[in-house]
Amino acid sequence: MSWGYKPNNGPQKWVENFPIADGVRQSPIDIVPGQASYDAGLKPLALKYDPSTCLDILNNGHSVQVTFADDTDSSRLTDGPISGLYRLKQFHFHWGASDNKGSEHTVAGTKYPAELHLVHWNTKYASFSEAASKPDGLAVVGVFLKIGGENPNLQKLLDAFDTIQSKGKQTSLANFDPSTLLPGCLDYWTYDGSLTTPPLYESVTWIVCKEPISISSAQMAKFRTLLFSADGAAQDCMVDNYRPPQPLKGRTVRASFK
Ligand code: BO1
Ligand code: ZN
Repeated sequence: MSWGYKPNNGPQKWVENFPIADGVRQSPIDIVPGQASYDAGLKPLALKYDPSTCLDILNNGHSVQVTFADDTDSSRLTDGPISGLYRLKQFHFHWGASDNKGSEHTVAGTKYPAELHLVHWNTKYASFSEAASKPDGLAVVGVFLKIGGENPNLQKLLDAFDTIQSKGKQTSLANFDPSTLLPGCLDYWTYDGSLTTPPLYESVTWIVCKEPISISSAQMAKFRTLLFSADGAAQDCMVDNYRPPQPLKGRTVRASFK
């Protein structure tokens, strides 16, 4: 049986096949703002995304993922807490069955209805797969979604969901600009962590934006029409595809803002 988010294959079972699940720098975590330390040396994030590198949108059976061409530096992250240049590989979301849960990171225990992850890899390595297991291999920018006004920047993605309802389906997505999904303020928390899904590699510099973006309740409901299941299998709504917060184990969370 492969990993998933059900009682018999979910986060509590992952350790059986991925012992690093009990490691020293696992993600997500509960971010307690009062316990984060302001670091005046943290630079502002520099995100430069080229919409022409957007390739397709995929239901991978765990999430909905938008993939980018990463054979050049044209969509990239520099500065912030990282050194060097990290290329954008993909972004994806985690969400709940209802609006009171769904994010992976929490803020002083508060759960958001969804969380966006923009996944970048360090170009000191030859490829995403090389970088994915290195301590400084990946940088993921996390953005919380909160219920509010309809977000027009999400609509092109949501409109593709009918075409990719089941596991394994994908469709092209031309000229999508991921910078339209970023909050207006790029203040962030950062800490050393891991992939939040198997193989749970401890390779991620997490950069979690303080300011959420908005999504309407109706738009949030559209995420829940996606399926974990493939065509021909019993329909299984893709919901609650998040890992809960993991022990901090002495790590420091730094804040780019006072
Ligand atoms: S996340 O941003 O921490 N939720 C995250 C989790 C997993 C991946 C990227 C970001 N990617 C995984 C791929 C696997 C692959 C692994 C290592 O990276 O989904 O297929 O094995 O390359
Ligand atoms: Zn993720």
